[in-house]
Amino acid sequence: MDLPESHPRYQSLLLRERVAIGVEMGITSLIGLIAHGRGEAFDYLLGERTIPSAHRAEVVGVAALLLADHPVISVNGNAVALAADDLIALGDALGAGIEVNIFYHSEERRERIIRYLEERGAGELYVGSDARIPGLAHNRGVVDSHGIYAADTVLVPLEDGDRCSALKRMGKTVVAIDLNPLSRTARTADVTIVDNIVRAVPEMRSLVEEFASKGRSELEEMLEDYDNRRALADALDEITRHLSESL
Ligand code: PTJ
Repeated sequence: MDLPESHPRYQSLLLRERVAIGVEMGITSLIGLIAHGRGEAFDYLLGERTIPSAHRAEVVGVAALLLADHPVISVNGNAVALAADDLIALGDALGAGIEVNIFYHSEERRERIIRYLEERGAGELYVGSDARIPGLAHNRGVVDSHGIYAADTVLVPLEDGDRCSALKRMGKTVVAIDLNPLSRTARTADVTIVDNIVRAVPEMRSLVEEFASKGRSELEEMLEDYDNRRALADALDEITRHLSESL
């Protein structure tokens, strides 16, 4: 589609286009379009910007991932359509491998996403299907025994609530990116970044660089006093404030 850059909704239209191309390429599920629409609506309500509490969650999330012994980034069809290069760069910066873990299971789509990430230069990719997340129905729980299964901290952009809960039950620290502050994922994760993946991931990568010289105790200090429920409540307040100011 020929999108004029001058269009006031250019960025938003561009993201729709990326997800639609993801569907055409067979990496994003058709239902991914609906999930994108929901995210887009929340982004609109938030004013399509990174609110201060989301930035604080990005700082805390990056600190948690840097402190982890075995951090893993879980990706799905929407995350890859919107932010493949930034996710790869974040994984490289963190020394975290990437695992494709899709909700609407299709082996063909999973393999396409893996190939797509490889073509774009992904470093460590966990591609095995030899372990299971307990408590999840058959295909949805299949993971790599060296990847998500073994991870102590998992970054889950746009995750389904059931899987987020299952990862928590396994004792993992979960950092989620989810524009819906009311979603089960948002309420279950340890750190929820209520921001668009296209803004959150590049910012997290910059933070990794910024924190490179920090020691463990400095990173641990960043986690102190973080309250995820307060961050979610703040996102709702920001929505209300933004809406009343928009009228
Ligand atoms: O590729 P698959 O099969 O793994 O499927 C991926 C989707 C996203 C379709 C699947 O996981 C799904 O249905 O997810 P949900 O339950 O709709 O949750 C997705 C969450 O991500 C929702 O709360 C959306 O508001 C949020 N979201 C959507 N787009 C964005 C977003 N959050 C951040 N950035 C976005 N661009």
